[in-house]
Amino acid sequence: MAGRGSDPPAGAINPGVRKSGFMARVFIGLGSNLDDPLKHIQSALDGLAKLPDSTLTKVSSLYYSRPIGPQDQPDFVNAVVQLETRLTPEALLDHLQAIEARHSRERKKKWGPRTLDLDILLFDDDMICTRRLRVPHPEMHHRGFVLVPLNEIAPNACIIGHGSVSTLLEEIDTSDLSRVTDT
Ligand code: A4P
Ligand code: MG
Repeated sequence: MAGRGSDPPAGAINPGVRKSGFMARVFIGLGSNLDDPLKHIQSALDGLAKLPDSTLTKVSSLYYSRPIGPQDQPDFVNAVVQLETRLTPEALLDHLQAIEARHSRERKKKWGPRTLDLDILLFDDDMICTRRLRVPHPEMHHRGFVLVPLNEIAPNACIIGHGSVSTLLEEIDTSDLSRVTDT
């Protein structure tokens, strides 16, 4: 029988959606330290809640943190969210970069100041190493601004090759972080 209207041909798969159709559990790190960071983080949370084929299932508190990397930049606001998604990692990265672009994100300097940074921290237990993507995020296991909010929403999460979030947290100094109370 011929295909109906705009239905895709039998067997065709939308390249942005995982072939299995199963939901993956993904953690995304948010960071901002330019031009009203709290506003950028709140608006990014709205954008993440509207992603296709996805449900935003957990949102951590927001935290102020001292910059890691160049010190001549303002403090950051950071948070971590959990997303259940049918998107492929690459499709999710495309959507995250589109949200960053809507926040006038400019890429001038590695680890430099930014209106909005969205990093895929964990994608199920997948290990991904492609031209565009490295997951687990290679720096996350020793960053307080990632581990503290991640521990809040998923203390049992495990970073392949490094251990559980709660155990990793015991090994690092998080004294530069403070919870945002004025949201
Ligand atoms: N990319 C590779 N893997 C990933 C991933 N898991 N998630 C690629 C997202 N993107 C990933 O990113 C450069 C390229 O990394 C992307 O095009 C993508 O294909 P970018 O956002 O343009 O550059 P960047 O963020 O400056 O570099 P990088 O290495 O991702 O930096 P990080 O690790 O994100 O660190 N201090 C505090 N307190 N809080 C912060 O949020 N953030 C940074 C940035 C430094 N210091 C900070 C904070
Ligand atoms: Mg980044």
